[in-house]
Amino acid sequence: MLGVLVRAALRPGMVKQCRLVKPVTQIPERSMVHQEGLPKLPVPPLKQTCERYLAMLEPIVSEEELGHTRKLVEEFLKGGVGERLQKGLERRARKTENWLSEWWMQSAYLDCRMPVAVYTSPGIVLPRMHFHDRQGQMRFAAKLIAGVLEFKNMIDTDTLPVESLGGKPLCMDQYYQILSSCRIPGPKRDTVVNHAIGKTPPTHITIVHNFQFFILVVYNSDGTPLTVDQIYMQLEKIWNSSLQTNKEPIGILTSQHRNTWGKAYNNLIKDKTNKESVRAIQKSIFTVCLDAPMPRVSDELYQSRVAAQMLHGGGARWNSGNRWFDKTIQFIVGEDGTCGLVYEHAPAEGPPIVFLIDYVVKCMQRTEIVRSPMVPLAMPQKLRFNITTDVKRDIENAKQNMNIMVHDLDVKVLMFSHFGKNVPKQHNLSPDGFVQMAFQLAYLRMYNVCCSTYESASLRMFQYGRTDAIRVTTADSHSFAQAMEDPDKQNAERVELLRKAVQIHKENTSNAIHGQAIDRHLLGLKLQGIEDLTSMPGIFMDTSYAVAEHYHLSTSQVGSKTDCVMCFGPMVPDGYGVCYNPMDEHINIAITAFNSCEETNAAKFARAVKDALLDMRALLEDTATAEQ
Ligand code: COA
Ligand code: HC5
Repeated sequence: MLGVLVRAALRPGMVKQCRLVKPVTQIPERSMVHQEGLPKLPVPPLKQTCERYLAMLEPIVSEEELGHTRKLVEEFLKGGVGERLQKGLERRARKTENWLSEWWMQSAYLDCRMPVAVYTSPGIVLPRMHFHDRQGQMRFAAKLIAGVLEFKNMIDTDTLPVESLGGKPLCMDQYYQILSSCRIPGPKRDTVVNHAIGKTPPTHITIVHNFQFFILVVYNSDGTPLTVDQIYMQLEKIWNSSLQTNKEPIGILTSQHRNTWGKAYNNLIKDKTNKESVRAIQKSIFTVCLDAPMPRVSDELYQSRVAAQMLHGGGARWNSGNRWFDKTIQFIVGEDGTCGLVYEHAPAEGPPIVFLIDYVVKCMQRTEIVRSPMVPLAMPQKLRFNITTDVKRDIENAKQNMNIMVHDLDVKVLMFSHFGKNVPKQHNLSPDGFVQMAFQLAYLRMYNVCCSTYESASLRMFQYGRTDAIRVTTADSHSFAQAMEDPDKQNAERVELLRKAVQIHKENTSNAIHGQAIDRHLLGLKLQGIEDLTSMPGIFMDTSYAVAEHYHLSTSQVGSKTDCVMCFGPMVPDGYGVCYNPMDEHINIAITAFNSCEETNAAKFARAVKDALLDMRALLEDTATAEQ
């Protein structure tokens, strides 16, 4: 089947048996084995993109706007500008491994000035754990750290199973970017450092507790990783030397608007001690945030509360300062049994992070703490920060802004338990298309119109591929949703329209994952124009283009083996972020919006999605019975 991410079966522990215990200083050069066989990302034909662009606009802009855009597209195609930019792109594609990846990294992430917290960093909530005290918290954290180190060993020894999609191998590069890396703010553009590739890769992780950061060296001098009990003992030492809760939440600086943080960063690292501490965090393999317990909420609200905790930490008086948001991976383990992670999105997409989580969760089910006599380890080093008046002012400012962000984020997790992929599959429909059509129906029911909708599609079939967009809203999805609301329509007709819409969605998905979608191509043409210093072509200055880029629905399917909830913020101030994890018999859906927008409401949209899914199942069942 198209689009199915498949992983070679691998049991945690299997690696352990065959693994060479290498000193970490001898990590092999990043393997290019899987990279070389992969095709390069194509530049789609210009005419095809222009035609598909116009078709995509049809349901979301007015007739008049569309008429105007048709003329602009014609000019672009016939006037020679399009052709010239296309040639430029094709040249770039010949000269580089991937014509898009660097541009994408910059325009989607490093140039983006909004805070990474809430705006770009996704969160993952792991199933609730049954511990309620510090011992439970530390035991869990110790097992988790040991599991991640096992996973890291697969990266270091190049023994990760190569994933595939639709039977084709995928680019594995992102796995080499997620550990030992960190984003660094700049006054206009950020950068990402990856210490895994350097001559002295790190041997430590960072732990943060009560806003205080510690270096925890996780390898013995012979290069073997610390055992779970060793890690546990070290965590206990950290816990005991960070009992004070009145410390300055230095990490909250990383939640600021990037320009603000860029300036504050320069202030901060003027001091030598601060610079060394910051560098230790940046260089660490990953961070573990030992969070303070959050106020209890009802079972119904629990998942939504934890999703928010993963995205922003709950505010300055809770755990928002217990983070370094620039760090690529931060695992979060709360004293109240909350666990999950937040990750900085620039280096990688969700699926590699989720693969890591699935692996670690499996490892954790296996490892049991066996107390054994051991050599005492040195006290983990606490990272010192000198808080000057300037830094103090920056922290106060960051706290205020974080609290505004926390109040503004509206999160509702829908644990949809009535069915999962099973129902659409039984009716011979793609589950992804089915769920997407439910979002379309829910949106139409709430707003009486359809909107520009983004769904992430993986481009990892290509060297260094990241994502393109599947345009979910089509003339067919719109006809289906309208028919559901039209009392004059019969179910037989509605179901036909549903099948057609899902089929079109499947074709668009297939185009996207094969590098034939329109969005990254249009972006490439636009950036090529900027690079050539030509005046901006009319199609990019057009209202239709702005409407198409204003995604009221920003969606992404990320499947996992573990029953977790994935979440991210909306892409626009008046839109929704919708991340869904379809399991066989249920679907976890996290919906976000901003409270400052009067028109959006995450809980209302969640109810509309639930109703849409149930109505669509009823529709399928009704017509299936009628056919019998
Ligand atoms: N009848 C019965 N079963 C069907 C079917 C049909 N008509 N169509 C599909 N299925 C089955 C598939 O075989 C698959 O089976 P599996 O559960 O055994 O694997 C399952 O249904 C799911 O297929 P589908 O719902 O169509 O979606 P997909 O798995 O092809 O996923 C994307 C589509 C777009 C999500 C995927 O291609 C992709 O790109 N994923 C990565 C997205 C990403 O990177 N997100 C994060 C960005 S940070
Ligand atoms: C843990 C799940 C994270 C999913 C993150 C995701 O889907 O990010 C999208 C990446 C992309 O390039 O499509 C962006 N989006 C959040 C705006 C959908």
